[in-house]
Amino acid sequence: MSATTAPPTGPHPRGTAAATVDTHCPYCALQCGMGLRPASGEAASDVPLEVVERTAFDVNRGALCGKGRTAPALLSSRVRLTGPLVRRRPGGSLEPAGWEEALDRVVEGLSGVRAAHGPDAVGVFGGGGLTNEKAYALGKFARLVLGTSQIDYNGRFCMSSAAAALNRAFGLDRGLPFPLADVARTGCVILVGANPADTMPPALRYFTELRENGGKLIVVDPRRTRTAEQADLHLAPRPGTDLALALGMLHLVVAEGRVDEEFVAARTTGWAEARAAAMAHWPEWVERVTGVPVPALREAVAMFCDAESSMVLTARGPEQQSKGTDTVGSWINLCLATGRAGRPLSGYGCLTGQGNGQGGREHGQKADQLPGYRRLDDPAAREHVARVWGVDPQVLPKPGRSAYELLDALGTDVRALLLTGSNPVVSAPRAAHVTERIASLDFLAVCDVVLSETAELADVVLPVAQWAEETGTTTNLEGRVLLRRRAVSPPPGVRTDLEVLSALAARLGWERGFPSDPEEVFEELRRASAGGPADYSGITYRRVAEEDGVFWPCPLRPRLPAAGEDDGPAPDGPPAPHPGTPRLFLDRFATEDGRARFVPVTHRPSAEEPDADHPLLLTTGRVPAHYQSGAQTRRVAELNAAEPGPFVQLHPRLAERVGVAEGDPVAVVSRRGRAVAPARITPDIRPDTVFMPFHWPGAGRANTLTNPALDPVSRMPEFKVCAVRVEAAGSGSDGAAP
Ligand SMILES: Nc1nc2c(c(=O)[nH]1)N[C@H]1C(S)=C(S)[C@@H](COP(=O)(O)OP(=O)(O)OC[C@H]3O[C@@H](n4cnc5c(=O)[nH]c(N)nc54)[C@H](O)[C@@H]3O)O[C@H]1N2
Ligand SMILES: Nc1nc2c(c(=O)[nH]1)N[C@H]1C(S)=C(S)[C@@H](COP(=O)(O)OP(=O)(O)OC[C@H]3O[C@@H](n4cnc5c(=O)[nH]c(N)nc54)[C@H](O)[C@@H]3O)O[C@H]1N2
Ligand code: SF4
Ligand SMILES: [Mo]
Repeated sequence: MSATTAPPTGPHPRGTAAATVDTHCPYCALQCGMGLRPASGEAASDVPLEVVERTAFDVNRGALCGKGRTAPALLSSRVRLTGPLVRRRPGGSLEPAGWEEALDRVVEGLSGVRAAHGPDAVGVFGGGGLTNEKAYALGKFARLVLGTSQIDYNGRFCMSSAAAALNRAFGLDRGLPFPLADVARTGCVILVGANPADTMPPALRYFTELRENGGKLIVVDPRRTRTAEQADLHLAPRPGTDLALALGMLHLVVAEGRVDEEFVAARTTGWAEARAAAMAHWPEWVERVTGVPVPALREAVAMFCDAESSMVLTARGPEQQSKGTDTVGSWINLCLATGRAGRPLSGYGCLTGQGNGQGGREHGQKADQLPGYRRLDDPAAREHVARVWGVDPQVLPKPGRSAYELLDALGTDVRALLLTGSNPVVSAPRAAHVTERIASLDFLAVCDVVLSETAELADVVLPVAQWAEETGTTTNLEGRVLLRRRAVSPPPGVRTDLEVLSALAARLGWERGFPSDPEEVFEELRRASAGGPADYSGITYRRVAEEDGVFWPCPLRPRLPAAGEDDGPAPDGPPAPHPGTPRLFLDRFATEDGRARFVPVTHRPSAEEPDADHPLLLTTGRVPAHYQSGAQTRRVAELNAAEPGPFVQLHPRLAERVGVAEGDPVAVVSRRGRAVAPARITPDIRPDTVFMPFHWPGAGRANTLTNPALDPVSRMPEFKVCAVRVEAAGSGSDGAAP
C-alpha cells in the first residue's frame, strides 16, 4: 500500500493544501511509479507539478529515467494545445475555434463520408499509450457509433508479433508471464533485440541483480548497446537472422542431448515436427547466415541449459520483422524443448513497449478484438460483448485492416479518419507514402496533447488532457493493472479523450453508453471482459489503489453459476477476492488441452536482402532521451538538449569507405527514399549495418526509408531490416525524399 494519502479516485485536491498524488509515468510500459505534488504547495492548473520519489512501488522503487523525471514539463501551456483548431477552407491554415464548432465539424466530416461511402469508409486509429478506459471506449465508439470495421492502432507496430506467437504457443498473450522481479532470481536470461539500458533504464537493475546473484546474461543485438556491455555473452547477428540463430541453438540442444524429454512429453504437443525443422538448420549454416560463430552458439546453449532456471525475453529487435511471429516462435520452442516454461523462474516473455501496450491490446482497439482479449470472429465473444453493450451481435462489424494496411487505404477505401494517440507521419513505415495517404483524406480529425506532425495535417485538432490531469488505468508489461491518478486539473479549453468520445457519441445519437467518467467506463469494461482471456472482472479502482496493482486474469469471485450448473454449497460469508495472477502457466497452459504448442518454424530471408545498389542493412530503434515519434519529448528542453537530432550510427570501416568523419552529413538511401543525418561513428555496430533512431520528422526521418513488408500472421511491418546504401551527403544537402 502506498504511503501517501490521496484518495484513489475522489476529487483532486485543488485549492486545498495539496498532498502528494501517487501515479505512474506517461511513457513506457514499465509504468514507473512516481508521486506528483504542486511545486509551490497549492494544486491548480497554473502551478507546475514536481515529481517526488515513490519507493513503495516495487517495479522501479523510486528510480525514473530522464523522460519520466521531466514529464511534468509538458503540462505547461506554452508547449501544448490549449484549444481546438479547425481548417475552415481546404488548403487554409488551422485556426483557433470553440469546442462546439470543432465537435460539429468532426461529426459532419465523419458522417458525411459515412453517408456517401458507407461505414467502412470511416477509419479509427488509436494508440497503446491510451488508458484501458480510452482504448475500450474507442473500440466501442468505432463499432457501435460509427459502425465501422476499420479500426486498428499503433500497437500493431509494437508487440503484435510476440502477441501472435504467445497466442499460438500458450493460448494467451500477456507480455511477461511473471513479475519483472523474477528476472533477478533466475539462472540465465537471453535478452533478444532489447536494449532496456536505453528503453527502460530503471529495469536494468533486475539484470544487474541477476548477475550479482551469479546468473548469466546473454544479449543478442547487432549493436554493442549499453545493455550488451552488461552481458556475459554478446551475440551480434546480422539484422533479420534471429530465427536462424534460435534454430541453430535448438539444433545444438538436441545434438548435445539437452532436451527435457519429461517436460516435452508431459506439457507440450508438436515436438516431433519442431525438432525436425530445427535439425535442418546446421550450426555451420547458422554461422554463415547470422555471422555468429559456432563456438559462441555453443557457449550460449551451455549457459542457458546449465542454469537451473532460465528465461528468454524479446523486444522489438526480433519482433519488428516480416517473420517476427515465427522468430518469437523459435525462441519459445527453445524454451519448451529445454523445459524452460510453465515453471517458476523460467519462461519466455516479451518486453511490451508503450505505457499501456499491454492493456491497449486487450480491450478492443485492435482490428480483430473485442474487450477482455476476446476475438471479434468468435460468435460467443460477440454475443457476450453485444449483451454488455445492449445491442444485437449482428450489428458488430467483422475484423478490419491492420494498422499499415489501414494507413495505406486512406484516401481510397477509407476516406475519413479519427486518430488519437499516435503520430504516424513520423512513426509509420514508408512514412512519405503514409503522409501522402493521410493528406489525401476527405476528412481527418486528430486528438492530441500537442500539434504533432500528423495533427498538422488535420481538418480538426481536438486538444486533450494529459496523464496527470485525468484518472485511468494502464496495464504494465507484467500484466499488472495500475491506477494513474489525476493530480491537477487540465487547463480550461482542454477536454479528456473520454469527454471527447462522449460528446461525439451524443451528437451521433448515442446519448447513453459513452460516459466520460473513467471509473464508470472501467466498471463496464470489467463486465465486458468477464470470462474472457484478459479477465478484469475482479479488479476495481479501489483494489488497484490499495494493492498497488493487480495482475490479470482476475475473475470475480464467486463466479455466477451458468444455467443448470451447480456451484456447490453457498460459502459462509463473502468469499475472498481473487488474488490476481502474477505467474501464469505453472499448472497448465491456456490452450484447450493445457499443453503448450510447438510450432515448426524454419528460417527465411528478410523481405529485402542487400544487393549491388543497396549493399547494407538499415536497422532502427531508440535513444534514451526521446519517446517514439518524439511529439512529446522533443518539446521538453532538457531532453532536446540531450539529443537534439537524428543521426546515422556506422562502423569506422564503413565510414572510411564512404568518406565521412564524425558529424558529417550522411545520406542513407533505400528503395523508398533518402534520409540525411550526421554520422555517429563507433565500433559498436556491425560494419554491414547502419542504425538510425526514428524519433524525428524531416530530412533525418528514419521511416522515410523503412520497408512496410508485413508479417503474414501479425501484420507487423519490417522496421528492423531494410536494404540501403550510404553516401557522404556533403554540407548543404536537403535530404529530400525522391
Ligand atoms: N527511450 C525510449 N524508451 C522507450 C521508447 C522510446 O521511444 N524511447 N519506446 C517504448 C516502446 S513503445 C517500445 S516498443 C520499447 C522498445 O524497446 P527496445 O526493443 O529495447 O528498443 P529498440 O531500440 O527499438 O530495439 C532494441 C534493439 O534491437 C536491436 N536490433 C535491431 N535489429 C535487430 C535484429 O534484427 N535482431 C536483434 N536481435 N536485435 C535487433 C537494436 O540494435 C536495438 O538495440 O521501448 C519503450 N521505451
Ligand atoms: N523505424 C521505426 N519506426 C517505429 C518503431 C521502430 O522501432 N523503428 N517502433 C514502432 C513502435 S514499437 C511504436 S509503439 C510506434 C509508436 O509511434 P507513435 O504511434 O507515433 O507513438 P507516439 O509518438 O507515442 O505518439 C503518440 C501521440 O499521441 C499523443 N498523446 C500522448 N498522450 C495522449 C493521450 O492521452 N491522448 C491522446 N489523444 N494523445 C496522446 C502524443 O502527443 C503523440 O503525438 O512507433 C513505431 N515506429
Ligand atoms: S522507464 Fe519508462 S516508465 Fe520509467 S520513467 Fe522512464 S519512460 Fe517512464
Ligand atoms: Mo512500441
